[in-house]
Amino acid sequence: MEKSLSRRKVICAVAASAVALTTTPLRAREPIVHDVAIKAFTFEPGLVQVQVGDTVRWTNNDLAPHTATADAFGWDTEEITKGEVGEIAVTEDMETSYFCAFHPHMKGLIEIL
Ligand SMILES: [Cu+2]
Repeated sequence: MEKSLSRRKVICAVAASAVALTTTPLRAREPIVHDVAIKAFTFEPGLVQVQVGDTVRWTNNDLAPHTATADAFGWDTEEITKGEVGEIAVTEDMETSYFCAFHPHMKGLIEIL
């Protein structure tokens, strides 16, 4: 009798921790897409605040082609032509400062919250 009770306690504890694991969110919300407009040779907004798992999406509104390229080239949308989009998935260790490979004075920042 004593033995089965303690076994039940163990099972309950395991079940409780399993519930805790599945109901504790890894992040506060579902992944979302952050839009950055490229307009008049600027990234707008110049700073996007994101969470791991989100996507950053650049839309080029200029006639000239642009890129969003990490400063140390860890990621790159490659060429985005007029009216097209480029997307990058946010990862934990990604570089957070970027520029346009064609126009290096164009700079943007990603802040991972
Ligand atoms: Cu550019």
